[in-house]
Amino acid sequence: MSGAHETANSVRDYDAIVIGAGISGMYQLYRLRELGIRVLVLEAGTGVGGTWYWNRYPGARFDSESYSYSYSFSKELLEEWDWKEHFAPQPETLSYLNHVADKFDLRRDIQFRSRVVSAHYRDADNGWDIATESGEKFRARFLITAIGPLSAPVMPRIEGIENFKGESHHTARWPHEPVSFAGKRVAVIGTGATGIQTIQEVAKTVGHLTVFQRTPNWCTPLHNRKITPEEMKDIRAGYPEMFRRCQETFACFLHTPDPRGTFEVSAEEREAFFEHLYASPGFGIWQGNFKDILVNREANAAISAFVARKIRERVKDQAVAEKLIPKNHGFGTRRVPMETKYYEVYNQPNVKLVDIEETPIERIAEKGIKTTDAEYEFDMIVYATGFDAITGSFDRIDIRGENGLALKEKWRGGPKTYLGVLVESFPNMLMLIGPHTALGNIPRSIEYNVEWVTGVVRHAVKHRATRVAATAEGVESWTNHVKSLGVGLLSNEVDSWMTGINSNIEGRQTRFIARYSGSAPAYRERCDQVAADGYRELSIA
Ligand code: NA7
Repeated sequence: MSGAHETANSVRDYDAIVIGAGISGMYQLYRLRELGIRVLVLEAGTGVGGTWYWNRYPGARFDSESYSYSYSFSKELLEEWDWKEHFAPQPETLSYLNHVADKFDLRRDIQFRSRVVSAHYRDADNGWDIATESGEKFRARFLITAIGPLSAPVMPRIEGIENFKGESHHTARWPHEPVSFAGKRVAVIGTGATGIQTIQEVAKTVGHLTVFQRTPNWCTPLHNRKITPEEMKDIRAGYPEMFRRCQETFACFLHTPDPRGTFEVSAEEREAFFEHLYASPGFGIWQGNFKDILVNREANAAISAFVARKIRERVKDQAVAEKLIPKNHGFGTRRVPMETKYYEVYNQPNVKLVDIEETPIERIAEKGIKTTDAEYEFDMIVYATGFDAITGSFDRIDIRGENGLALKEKWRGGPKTYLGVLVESFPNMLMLIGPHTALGNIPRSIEYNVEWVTGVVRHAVKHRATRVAATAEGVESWTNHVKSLGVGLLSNEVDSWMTGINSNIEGRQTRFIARYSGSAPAYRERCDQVAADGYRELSIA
């Protein structure tokens, strides 16, 4: 590891420690090196890639256009990397991220197999004490969390789960070795974005598949296809324009809301626009729809009715179609899973949908799953049951700020942050893609976030400051701003990971505002202003 100061009791000392070598941690390392400071990344996995390292489940792929998801900071990198599909599968993305790590020689400052279990602030000299699972100890002035908003997997709370004798996998802890479904009786629990991708892939080769669905989601076609070499040339030529567009759109996607309201056009035009979006690739139908579909109930009902009709057309058995149509939330108010022949899976004779709202799972037994009305035997159970989102990856580390205050305590009832980057009483801790930041097309948000955090560190280094902290007023003002942005959004009336709900975790049954829901340009403008003003909103000493 480069540049560490080693003390007698083998505590390694750095200027900055970054937790996580995913998209944000990798880029943060690259930028911090430019400051000439001593930096180390601690990564739990055996390789880089974060989300794309862990989520190796069958069918895992982008729902954002591959090229819009790449790093944009290096022209050379953009010149040399060819994307093969418009929505790249996980192996392609992971090799891209490995290519980035090779190109910029990132691994020399990343320590793998190092899961951080605690990070305690030292009041005496404004540093952080950091420890890993294996007992290694580190010190750093700055603690930078690059731990991801969707990276703490959660198993369902179902009695007997440990008794199952067959194979079982959580999608986010999928084995590195190939898993075969041929001739097997497979269960999938969960029908979020991950479950949908898994189900449609498993269905291709499975012996028999049973899907346990609690809440159906509104899924729309991805329309993925291969990128020809000719197309890749055009994409490359268009990079400057494309990245500019991503800077201007609401959530950094290529898609942005249509300026028209749903009922400002005739019924025919509306229908034609919905049809056009349904036939177009990617998130357009969600992110590029009429401007009011996520705030106006009637507008939302119109697009929901349209998608419901598509589901009824695609699923042969109308009783099954009805089960697949969400009844407790409107289109787009939860994350829209993108699909490729997902609904047609239910037309296969070897696929069964079990609605566990109707017949709940009672327990998992040695041989399979028992619901209130049947016992099913399986060779494999796949848990596509999601994550302890947004705050979960923080909760899994014992993070303590001034006077030993636990972050978990501080955030009881919902996170409180300054720009989503700093927390009052946790000096020198900077969060990448923390709660209250803009998610959207995430690498775009990451690049901005990293550059802003780098600016703060640069400022501190330049001014020989040892303590960078958010003020109580700064945190209150940002937290209230984030809450006010959420008012009127239909998604905030719905249970989902986006509103902090997780049925499998004690104490996570009350909704909170975990995400910044304003526009990405507005977020950047606010942060730029703080930087231009010499970070005077922060307490820097
Ligand atoms: P999600 O979207 O949180 O989905 C988890 C799914 O698992 C969802 O269908 C849940 O049903 C279901 N679930 C969770 N716990 C249970 C139990 N105990 N019993 C039955 N079913 C359960 O996670 P994903 O991994 O799909 O996606 C997360 C994000 O990662 C995604 O949005 C992308 O942006 C990337 P529920 O809806 O809670 O009734």
